[in-house]
Amino acid sequence: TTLPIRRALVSVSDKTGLLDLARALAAQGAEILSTGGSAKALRDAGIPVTEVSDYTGFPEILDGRVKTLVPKIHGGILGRRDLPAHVAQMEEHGIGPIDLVAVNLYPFEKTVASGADADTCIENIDIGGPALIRAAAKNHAHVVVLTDPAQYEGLIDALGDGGTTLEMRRAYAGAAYARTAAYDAAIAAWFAKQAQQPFPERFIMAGQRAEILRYGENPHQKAAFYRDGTVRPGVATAQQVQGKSLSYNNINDTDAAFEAVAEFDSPAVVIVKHANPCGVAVAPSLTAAWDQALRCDPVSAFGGIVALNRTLDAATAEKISTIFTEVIVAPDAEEDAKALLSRKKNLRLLLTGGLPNPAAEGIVVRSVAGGFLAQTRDNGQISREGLKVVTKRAPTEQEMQDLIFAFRVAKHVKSNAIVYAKDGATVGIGAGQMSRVDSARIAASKSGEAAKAAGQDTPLTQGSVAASDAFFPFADGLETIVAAGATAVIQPGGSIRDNEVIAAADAAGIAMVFTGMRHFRH
Ligand code: 93A
Repeated sequence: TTLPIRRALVSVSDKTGLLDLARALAAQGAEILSTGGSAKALRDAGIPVTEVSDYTGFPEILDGRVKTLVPKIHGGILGRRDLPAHVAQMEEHGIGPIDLVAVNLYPFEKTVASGADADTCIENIDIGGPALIRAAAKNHAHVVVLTDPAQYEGLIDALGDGGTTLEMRRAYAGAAYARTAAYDAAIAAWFAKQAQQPFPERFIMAGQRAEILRYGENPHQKAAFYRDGTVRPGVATAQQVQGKSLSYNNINDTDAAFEAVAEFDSPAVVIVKHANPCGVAVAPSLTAAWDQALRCDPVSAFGGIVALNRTLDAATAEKISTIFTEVIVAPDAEEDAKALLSRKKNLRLLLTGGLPNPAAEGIVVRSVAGGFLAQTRDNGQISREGLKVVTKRAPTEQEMQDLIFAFRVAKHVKSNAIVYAKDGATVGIGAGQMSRVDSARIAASKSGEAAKAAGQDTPLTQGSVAASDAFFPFADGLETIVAAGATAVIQPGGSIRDNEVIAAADAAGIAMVFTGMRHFRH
């Protein structure tokens, strides 16, 4: 099943590696057929080539829309060499077998990303290319198909060994269908967007496998990491400067941490464990933000993920490196910070080159048995102007700033989320409880432990503010927060018992504001 290449069809938009491939094919005696631009590149390099139009006797027409869509080409690719009837028909119609197809497609995705107008995008929908690719992949028993310059080297090596193996042709055939599927998915998504339709009739997810991970959430689960080609700064596009490869949980947690830290304009630090923040702070400097973020829950911070929204400096790197940390993610790092961290062999440092825009649109997907849910991402951000004071007492300026901070943090905490904050730092985070009261209690009791660890008698929640990701269905949640010592509360409002909750706040003399926006995160 090792097959030599006697005739090859080369038609590529991305000319990377083209000449090396063609030289290797020519060297082992293959006839090379090629379309306009690709043929010219080969001719210019002095590599013998036959224009497809000369070969078929039919010109490229309709501005190149019809170049290779002719029986002499598709018959040459699809004909079965093992069936006498096929061989006879090919001979009868003067169709020679084509053993290799190297095609990469009109750059539709890049054209869309460049902001081109609709006509240009449509002109960049490749028709002939996918037809060639799919035909060659179908007949992989006899034909090898190359859809990516990264495959050329493997092919050249195979030629040196006498030809392509069935195993290789099968693998490249699978890659070929994945490529045409992703290409059509991009086109379908573009059409949906043109129609201002966030969710197309048929949702096709396409990604490029970036890595096979050692395991999934647990060691008995298999896992892989895919990139979807979007250009948002984040874990999928980050450069890993050092450390062992990321695990499934690392990637998930790093994403949660970096998306959260991007919410803040001042220097900020987010420490994440199990996809929940366990310490968040904003401060005039990263080092100060780190100290305050760590103080919130130093026990949980052990083995955590640390995200920063500024270039990592050496002083902050030094402080972070004093506790066991799995991943640090930041837009950039100073050289001396990198040098300092390089001593910690296992610590991963990821640099993203920028911050994601929290207000950006996007779609998030999660699977359920038998299907999946898709929704636009939670890009909602409360503004100060939109807040409504509902109690007799209005928040002080400091309380107001902390309330907005706490609510931004709560957006990134699994529901039910209660976040206590003081002076730009979280002092207690209650996450993922089935009742809001429990989240409020747990956050307060954790803050008591954190205070003890810091040698303080009063819990950190004393004199803090609190945020709730959704409304209080009863007054008990609010009463728990008051008991913890908070002096102001921020919550969406909208419960049928809002009046009871407001009355409880007034009775306690605390200030409360409604956001009108909920941030469930499940
Ligand atoms: O316009 S097409 O949809 N019609 C065709 O018949 C056809 N044949 C090859 N696009 C077609 N191609 C594409 O042309 C290939 O997929 C490749 O991307 C491109 C190479 O053109 P050139 O060799 O002229 O640069």
